[in-house]
Amino acid sequence: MARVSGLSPRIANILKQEALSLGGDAALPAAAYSLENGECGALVMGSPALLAELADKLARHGGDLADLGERLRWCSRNYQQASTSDGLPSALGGKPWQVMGVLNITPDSFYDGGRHLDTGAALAQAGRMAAAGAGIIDVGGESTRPGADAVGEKEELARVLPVVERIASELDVPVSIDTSKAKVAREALQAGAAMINDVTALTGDRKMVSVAADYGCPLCLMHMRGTPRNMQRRPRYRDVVSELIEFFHQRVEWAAARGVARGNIIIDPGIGFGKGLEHNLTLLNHLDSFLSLGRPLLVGVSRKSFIGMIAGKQAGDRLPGTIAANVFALERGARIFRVHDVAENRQALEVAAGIGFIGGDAAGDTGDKGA
Ligand code: HH2
Repeated sequence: MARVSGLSPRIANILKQEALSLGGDAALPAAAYSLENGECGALVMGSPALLAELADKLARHGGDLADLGERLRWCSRNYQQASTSDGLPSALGGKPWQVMGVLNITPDSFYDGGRHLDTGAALAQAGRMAAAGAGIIDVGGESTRPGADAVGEKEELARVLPVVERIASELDVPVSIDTSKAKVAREALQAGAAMINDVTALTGDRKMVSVAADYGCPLCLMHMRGTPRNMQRRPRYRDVVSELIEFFHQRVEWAAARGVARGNIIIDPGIGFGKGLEHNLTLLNHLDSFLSLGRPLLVGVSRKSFIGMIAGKQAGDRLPGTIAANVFALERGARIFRVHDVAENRQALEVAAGIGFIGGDAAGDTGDKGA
């Protein structure tokens, strides 16, 4: 399946006819049948082999149809790579899926703000999360909740570096640095971090891309519309899924052209970052469309406000909703789950992965098989 956007009604209709002729199909919006000017998207249904065949057919038309064919060929290749790859980047343990524990060294994070400002308390929390099965610890020194104030480079470094150093030297778990500042990322990697989590998808600090390329480490590209200060002011999308897929397509190519290995890139739709309730739910529901990018998907749903909007609960009471969203996301193809509550989410995901045969046989290697 591949989702494409920005098609004229004429191109969309030819695409549908050609897909049908090969035994596939393309779902088009009603606007595509009016043959008036304007743009529409299409959901092309078929196996990776069918997408490649369709690309060949479209190439014969030349022009815009050939360009569209190239997009489909790219999706087809990504799907094939994704289905033959054996898990997450090796620096993250190469497992089929992982829980990423959230560790904010901030006074103002929306859930764990102020809890780990002391390095000893942060290290103890990291230890608890690792013992509970976190495969990655994500250390952040700047809150990105809606309306949060920006933090200066010096302050952010002072918050995160001692914690990164201690975890890297004392615990056996990879550290991810959650920052959009190149200097913070570089120093954290120098101090032992193994991954960059950039919520601006390399659009914030121009130097970030060379840090990721130099260190050859896993890099999470997250989508955000606007900045934490203004992102929740009436976010609008024509088609949120297609627009984000196009965004990631461009960001992955941009990063790869500057030396970042594609195999190190992880994609995250950025739940709650410049999205309304409907956008967040649509993205989670259509996560599988992002698999056409051929990269592992990370989701950060933990205790976020969309859960509160549905369940009418405050952040402290959103663990059940978090688990539901993560289990759903696993089924839709997500493979890294960024959470505050590692033990509870891990158990739920282990059971869901076992039922879905995700990452091995039904029994897996979860130890105790007793009744
Ligand atoms: N969410 C937050 C921060 N970093 N990174 C990725 N890749 N994906 C996310 O969804 C994500 C993220 C926000 O959550 P939290 O860190 O708990 O809060 P705050 O930004 O207030 O520190």
